[in-house]
Amino acid sequence: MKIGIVCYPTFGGSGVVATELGMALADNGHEVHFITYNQPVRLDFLSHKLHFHQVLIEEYPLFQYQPYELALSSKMVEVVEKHELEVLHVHYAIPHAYAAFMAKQMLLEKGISIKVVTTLHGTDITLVGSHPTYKTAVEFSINNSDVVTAVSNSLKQTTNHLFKIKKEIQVVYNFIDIEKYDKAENQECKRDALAKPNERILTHISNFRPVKRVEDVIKIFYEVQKEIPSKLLMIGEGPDRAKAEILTKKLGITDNVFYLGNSTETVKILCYTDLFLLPSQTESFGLAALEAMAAKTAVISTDTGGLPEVNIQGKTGFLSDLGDIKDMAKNAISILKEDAILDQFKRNAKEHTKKFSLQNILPVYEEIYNSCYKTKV
Ligand code: GMT
Repeated sequence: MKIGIVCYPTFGGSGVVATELGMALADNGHEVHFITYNQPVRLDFLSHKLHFHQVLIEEYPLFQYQPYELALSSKMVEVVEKHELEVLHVHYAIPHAYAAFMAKQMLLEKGISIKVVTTLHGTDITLVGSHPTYKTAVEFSINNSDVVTAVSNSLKQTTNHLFKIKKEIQVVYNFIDIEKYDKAENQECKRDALAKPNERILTHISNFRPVKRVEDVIKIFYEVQKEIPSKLLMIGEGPDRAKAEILTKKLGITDNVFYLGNSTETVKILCYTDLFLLPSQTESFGLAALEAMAAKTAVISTDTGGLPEVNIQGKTGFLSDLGDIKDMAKNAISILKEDAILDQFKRNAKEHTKKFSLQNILPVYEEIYNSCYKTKV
């Protein structure tokens, strides 16, 4: 099929899922066109046959805010028409589902019918989407999508709770290309570049937004390193990085905490990692945790949102109440203190990722696109 994918091109989970999905669809013989304002960070043109259409913004002094939705919907119309796309799959409702609705109307005027699949990812519903500033338009664009999917049961329930949704939301879990992680596991993992043989490595990966509670990550690690020789890798960039670095200094643990910035080498970083920390305020799914688990890493997280669907209590890791640093540190220590226990958690984590394998999830999206095609008027 000919599929258009609209997403944020950044390191955020929704952009990563959209990019990985597009590449997998292309490998399966579909013609995939990415439409976004920058080339998505994980888009690999060298290994996959893909098309990328950049949405350009025309600046004008009158505009305090540039009208991105207008430029995006115009670009969608242009690409759908020129390449005869059959489906537009938009990731993250704001403003993509709204822009897709507008594109669909403009195309109808030209006698072209296109189906819109909207995948809800999390903050487009929870922190941002349900805010009174956006709620009306978000609700409208969800209800006017042809198919709506959510990345967890928790997100589906939250969406139905916060909005008046008139259609069935289909849960399609985020996925992972397990083979990619298997390959990394079989390659040499140069742990000694970062830690001594007797030290454990803990990792946090996020966009360092307030929702990720990066100061809690530092506080948990502070407790852990008192009992277990260890290092912490902080991967990502974002507004709370400075706060985390200040706290790291204040607690006197700068020698053991490495801030590595944004990275496209997460598979490599995770191969060094023993334990992944995700103490988020909310997480519709927690793709970063799933990626860690695929790299055979145990997880300490909060029990918010969709995290209990990914991280299984006492099996792949532990889940605690939001902000319960003591409990998260205690659980981390209980996993890290003995090799045998750590190994068991790591193996369980890896095993659990099979539920989210690309091989299982890709056909579900293909079936959704097919159903759109069959009902095309
Ligand atoms: O929170 C982020 O890291 C960014 C955000 C996004 O949309 O890019 O992530 C959301 O979507 C991810 C992919 O579906 C989920 O794994 C994250 O849990 C979700 N973030 C939140 O719900 C806070």
